[in-house]
Amino acid sequence: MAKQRSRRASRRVGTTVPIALTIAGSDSSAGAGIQADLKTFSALGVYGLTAVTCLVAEVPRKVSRIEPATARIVREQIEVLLKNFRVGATKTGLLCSAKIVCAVAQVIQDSERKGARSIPFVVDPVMIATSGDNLLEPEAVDAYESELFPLATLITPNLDEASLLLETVINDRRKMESAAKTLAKKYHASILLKGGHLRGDNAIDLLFHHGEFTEFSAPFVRGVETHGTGCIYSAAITAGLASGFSLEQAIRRAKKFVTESIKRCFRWKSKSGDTLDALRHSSW
Ligand code: PXL
Repeated sequence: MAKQRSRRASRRVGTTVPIALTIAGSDSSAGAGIQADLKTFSALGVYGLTAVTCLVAEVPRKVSRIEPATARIVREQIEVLLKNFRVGATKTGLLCSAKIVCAVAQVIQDSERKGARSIPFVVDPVMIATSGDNLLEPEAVDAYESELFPLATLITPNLDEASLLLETVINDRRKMESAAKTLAKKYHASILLKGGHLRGDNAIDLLFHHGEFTEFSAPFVRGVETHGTGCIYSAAITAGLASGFSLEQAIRRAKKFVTESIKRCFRWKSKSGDTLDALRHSSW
């Protein structure tokens, strides 16, 4: 009797939740990068795994130093995780160098070759911080284009990143449509072009997926110094895909999550007397 009870009790231990993997850099101020991704995954009921690509010493308005990990340890983190966990979706954030971009592409490709199914793969082409600091080695852009983008399910550039990739200025809705289409054709992936930087009354993003446009819009939240919005947007999309949402459902929920995180931001006074804002990537 006692034995039966304990067997029943032990069967109840443990909960299976979807798993998502982020391959990204560490932001010491924890508003962007791997820390933001993990907080987002947790808030959306997904267990987060991490492969750290670099360490960034920074506070919201200033990047102080970036040190990359070796390509070898980046590759090995991903390899051991994909070998052991049933990862439902993967995203990349800051990859820092061309060598790391190539290592990530190689290990994703190898795991796809070995596995029977391909895992949804979201590439957030992080290049420049909101502070204006350069985060990515310039040679890495070529590696993204030739190695990583062709493996992506979804690429999520903002207007600056798309402008850099297409070597053109994108400053209105019509140009956004044409840029999203061109990028989708070029890299054979779905494109979510984030138009937040246009600074209208609404933050409008355009998805080009299977030959069709879908618009995602939310009122622009003013007066908050945002840091890490791109990271939590792509992390929330990845969490949705890991949970079995369609691409459109995942983006719709992620857009709401980002808007709420900005509206409900934390605010402190820094030691020098400036205001310090941080997004609230949580449900509390
Ligand atoms: O928000 C872009 C970003 C991504 N990843 C890391 C960062 C930053 C911005 O500073 O530090 C690690």
